[in-house]
Amino acid sequence: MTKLLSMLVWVVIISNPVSAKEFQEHTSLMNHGDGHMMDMDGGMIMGNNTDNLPGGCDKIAATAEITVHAGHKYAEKFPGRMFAFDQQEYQFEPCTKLTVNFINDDEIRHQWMMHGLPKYLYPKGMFHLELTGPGKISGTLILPSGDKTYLVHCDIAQHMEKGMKSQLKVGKGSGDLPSIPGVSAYVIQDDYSDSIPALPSIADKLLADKKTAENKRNGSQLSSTGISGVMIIGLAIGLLLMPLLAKKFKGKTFSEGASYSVELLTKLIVFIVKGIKSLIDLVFSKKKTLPEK
Ligand SMILES: [Cu+2]
Repeated sequence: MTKLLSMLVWVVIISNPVSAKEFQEHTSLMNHGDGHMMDMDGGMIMGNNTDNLPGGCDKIAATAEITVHAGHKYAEKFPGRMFAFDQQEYQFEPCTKLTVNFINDDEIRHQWMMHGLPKYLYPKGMFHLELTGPGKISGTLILPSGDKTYLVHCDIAQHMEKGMKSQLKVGKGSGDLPSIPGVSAYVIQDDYSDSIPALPSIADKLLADKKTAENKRNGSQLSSTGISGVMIIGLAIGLLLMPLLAKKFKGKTFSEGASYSVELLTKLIVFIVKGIKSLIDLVFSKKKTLPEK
């Protein structure tokens, strides 16, 4: 009986792999006042406004409804980006009553957050829709009067930097915002030109090894042609002694000069040998005087 039960448990476990989060429509939200609504499943609206007119709007000029998607897959067309909205630009008439249906296609948290709205109507100047996991949430706002471009982004850490950024133009807008994927350029473009010396590649190392080998070969070629370090030092000493020797050789014939040179060389060799000998004697006598243990 126990065996049968445990088998049954295994069958249930195997036939139910970790399922993806189910798509959820967030429709029953708690109202916290000032357009702030939320539920216990990660759905949130901030700055919901269906009837308060912004300054400069005599009436609601138009009504519009958009469906906005957020997800990793929308970033695929933008190289280097991780997240994006399905659309990077929106444009509406001033004083439009806009309903935004926000759909999150990812298993993580995303937002559609609009900034720069009048603070007397929208807390902190924001209209904000948020979902944790796949689902749909809808909110409404009334766009201000005048021509202005508003930033729309996801405020989750690094999501905007990784591409989840759009712009909403009211009227003619006020130009393009920077680094909107597919719309405008980065303010500061990534620059990797310094990364090569900072991070030497295998290719760089091979090149350095090749250069060292070449230098070695060139060095051996020099000594094979008779030019070595010792010879260069010898030449330098010779040049320094030249004026001194010139004085000594003054008024002498070639044979006299040659015999004098041999004499000088012999004296030098004797001096060096004597020096080495006394040095050896010194070392050995010191060793002898060392107390033996
Ligand atoms: Cu996000």
